[in-house]
Amino acid sequence: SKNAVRVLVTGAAGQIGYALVPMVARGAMLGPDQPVILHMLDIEPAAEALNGVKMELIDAAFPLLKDVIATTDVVEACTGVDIAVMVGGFPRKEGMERKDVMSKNVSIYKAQASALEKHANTNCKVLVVANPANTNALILKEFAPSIPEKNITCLTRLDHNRALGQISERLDIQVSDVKNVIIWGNHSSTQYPDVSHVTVTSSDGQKPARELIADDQWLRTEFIKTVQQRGAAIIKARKLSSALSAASSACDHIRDWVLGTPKGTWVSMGVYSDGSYGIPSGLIYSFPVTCEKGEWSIVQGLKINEFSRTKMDATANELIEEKSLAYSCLN
Ligand code: NAX
Repeated sequence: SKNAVRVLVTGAAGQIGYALVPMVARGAMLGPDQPVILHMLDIEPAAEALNGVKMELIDAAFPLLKDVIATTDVVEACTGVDIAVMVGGFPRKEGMERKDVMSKNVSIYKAQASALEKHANTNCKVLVVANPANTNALILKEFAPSIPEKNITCLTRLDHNRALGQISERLDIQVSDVKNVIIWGNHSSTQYPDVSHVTVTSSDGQKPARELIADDQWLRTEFIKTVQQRGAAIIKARKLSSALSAASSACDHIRDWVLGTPKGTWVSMGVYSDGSYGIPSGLIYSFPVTCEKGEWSIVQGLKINEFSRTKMDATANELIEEKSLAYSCLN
């Protein structure tokens, strides 16, 4: 049988962590025949709760789960990990300035970058979930120079899945029959959910979603806004932010990255920009990607119209601004 893969989940005593670790232990992230060892990190005030999560993982008797480490020691948590899912971070509290939240997260991601750099496996794949996700991932990249930059990503798959969900609801079809939406840019309300290339599978083949949803006005306004504001709508309804959907999307992100995207299908991932589509390099920006043999590549050659161009640039500009705010916190 296969060797166990070590998966780090930071912030594992939190809401997303609680939804995510059983999914990983059931094989939803790495496949139903891949044993795993979970490394769970949280901070001292959550140590007891973290230990409770470990007890429940033992009690659930997951056949794939070979061992569980629950710790508040970042070195122990990072040692030998193959996959790192970074969910822990400092949340924005009422009355806090953006700069103060940024500053807390910059120092967390700087420290955790160093721990991963020194102690994780050399080809460790990193997914940053904690907000501001793109900029936390950028800081992690800057302070873990020996981890290949293509191994450092952030989560926009939840936004991607939300967009697929909205289209399937609108057309009253199965979500599995909808593909190739794109989330461009930042995981924030400036993200651009792009339906230009979405196709829908029906009994008579593939059709562009734009043809089936003749209402261009809906696509340009309400659809985009609903996806951008979905996180806030969940908070309003649940009095808590998205957790099961975030955990499920994190599994989708890693699974497709490691095991590959289906032929003819792409997904959205926040990755280090290389100048594709005129997006400045040096940002962690969400692009359409395909994955094969554990590596992603940005889908090339898509036609970008004027409407898309403006929105792609606006979200890039927000990331440039976040980057300079983050850098100002380093001094
Ligand atoms: P919770 O507050 O429930 O959990 C966060 C956990 O992180 C807590 O247990 C906390 O003690 C821990 N933590 C804090 N500092 C830490 C550190 N330095 N090292 C390790 N652990 C630390 O938040 P939750 O709802 O689970 O959300 C987690 C993060 O995901 C937040 O930053 C949130 O904004 C972000 N999200 C990102 C999404 C995305 O699509 N990229 C969507 C969902 C979510 O909003």
